[in-house]
Amino acid sequence: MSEIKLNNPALQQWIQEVTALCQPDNVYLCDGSEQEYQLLCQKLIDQGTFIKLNPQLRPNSYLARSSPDDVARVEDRTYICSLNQQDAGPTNQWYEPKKMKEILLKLFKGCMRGRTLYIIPFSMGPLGSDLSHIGVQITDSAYVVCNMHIMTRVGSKVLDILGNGDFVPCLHSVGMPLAPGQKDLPWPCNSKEKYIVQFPEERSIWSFGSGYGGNALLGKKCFALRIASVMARDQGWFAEHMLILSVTNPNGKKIYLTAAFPSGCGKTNLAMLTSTLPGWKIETIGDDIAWMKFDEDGVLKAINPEAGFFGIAPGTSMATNPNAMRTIEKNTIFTNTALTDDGDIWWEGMTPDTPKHLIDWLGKDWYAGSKEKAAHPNARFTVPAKQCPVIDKAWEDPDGVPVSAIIFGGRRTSVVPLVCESFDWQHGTFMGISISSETTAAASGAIGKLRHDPFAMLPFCGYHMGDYFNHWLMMETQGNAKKLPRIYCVNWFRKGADGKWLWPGFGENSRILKWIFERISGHAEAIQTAIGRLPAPGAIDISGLQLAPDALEQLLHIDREEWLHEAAELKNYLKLFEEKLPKQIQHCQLIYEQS
Ligand code: GTP
Ligand code: SPV
Ligand code: MN
Repeated sequence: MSEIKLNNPALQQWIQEVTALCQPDNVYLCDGSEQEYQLLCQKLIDQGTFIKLNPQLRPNSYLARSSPDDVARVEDRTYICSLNQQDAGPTNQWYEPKKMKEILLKLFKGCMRGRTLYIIPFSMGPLGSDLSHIGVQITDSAYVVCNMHIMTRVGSKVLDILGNGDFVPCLHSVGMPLAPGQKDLPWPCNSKEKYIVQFPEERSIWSFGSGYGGNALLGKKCFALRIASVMARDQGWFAEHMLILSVTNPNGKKIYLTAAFPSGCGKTNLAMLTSTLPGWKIETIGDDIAWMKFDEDGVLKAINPEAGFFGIAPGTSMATNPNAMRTIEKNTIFTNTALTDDGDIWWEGMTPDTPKHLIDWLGKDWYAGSKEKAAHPNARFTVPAKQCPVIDKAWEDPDGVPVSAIIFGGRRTSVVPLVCESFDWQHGTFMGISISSETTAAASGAIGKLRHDPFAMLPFCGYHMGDYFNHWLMMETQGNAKKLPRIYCVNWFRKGADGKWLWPGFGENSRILKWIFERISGHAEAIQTAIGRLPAPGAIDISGLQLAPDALEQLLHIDREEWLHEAAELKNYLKLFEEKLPKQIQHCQLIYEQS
């Protein structure tokens, strides 16, 4: 332990405190090297966590199977422990920070016995960018270290940049100490206690009991959204649950867009889509999180703070998302997918034909025709972003990319049209606030339940959501009025009377991106409605698309009664924010009701 020399006294002290508390057998400082990654993968193979996939089919790739009670983010175990309860707001679970620390100190005491404590210095955002921030994760999971290697920029260079500066301390334990001689499990976790805790004033994170995804890869939701949203509020920028992409038209003109959809609602798919319109090209900057800030000229610039994708496997195929399929051809960690007889991975929707025999995500034999799913619905791949064949050349630009439009969306089987343009920034903010969506397997709990999810940030906003709405409104004054992004709302998930999707989605969503692009350049027609501007008849390019005769009409239909109901329901929901609900938003509500 004592041989780890760090120049940052705060970091040194934190490591000493945590080591004394958690009592690991070993302490290891990660350097982020390829050699380190390979060593840890071998260790994970040896302890049964990783299965090495067939190198001929999937080079340098692994499959991990989680414990069946540790498969997704646990929102009901997530806390924002601000000093004042009021600051966590009505949408977050709050707990008194001192008392929470007492609970956590008890849980963390001796929790790493029999294990190695890994120290992971990481940068969220390109190394050295003014928009980037540094964190240090301490974890007792080698699986987490390998995933962090892919998802963030890890290593010694980060410590050089950190110098004596501030970092976000991210403490994580799977919460399963080993007694002397006790055999480890392939997926250690704590089936009784799970805590995902953010201390916004301290800007620190404590996570206990889970090894999965956003619960354990603390750079992602805990830091880059919950803690970063607080930093963004204080420092005048945005930390958002948004993908970033570029659209290039046939003349070679390129613009950048961001889009916020709730978990499991299509960000990864939109970020990498293959355009079905000749000459139009989409390239990827990020698939989950955007940090955005206005520059000196009032242009909103966005970076992707992550270095990898932690994407949903089921449904990903050469038909739906060929670029994701090419991204994960090698150097990928798969978690909770099925395993084929020839040592490759499989999931529902991956191939037109279902293999006859598989090992399912629980490690059991599985035969075609089984009622059970072979892959868990929240099975995921972890893969370096640079492997994406359509990664945008500016994806690591330290200055970020200029944002021309912001899209909000959700999973709505009715009511909400395919696409709608806001009247102005205030109305666009109102659109973000209005997002509601059906829940998915990305979080534990009920699936398919309609819930409000403002800005797709419901589980991720680290402070009072009403203050967050105000933050969005106030930012308008920091932007150059001529260059402010336009704001849109989309819905790929509307269903017809037969219960089938009305819109083919995936690559065909390029048609909607084209309309947005042409609205911005002044070439596409729109019609005014009470809820916003909709594409004029013929304005959406459906050339070459096989749509049912009235599908587009249904997709763009605004039902007055349904919308009055929607407005009344939203008004009721917004009471939650009491006096923090911005006046301008109440005004937007009135537009619906009076028309
Ligand atoms: P998180 O990683 O949890 O934040 O999810 P995400 O927003 O990146 O969602 P993702 O792109 O992984 O898509 C989630 C699910 O929605 C997958 O099952 C997709 O197949 C499905 N999906 C994505 N885009 C479309 C679409 O345009 N139409 C339809 N019908 N389904 C889609
Ligand atoms: C989400 O749930 O929005 C995700 C997956 O992107 S996780 O990293 O587990 O939060
Ligand atoms: Mn997400």
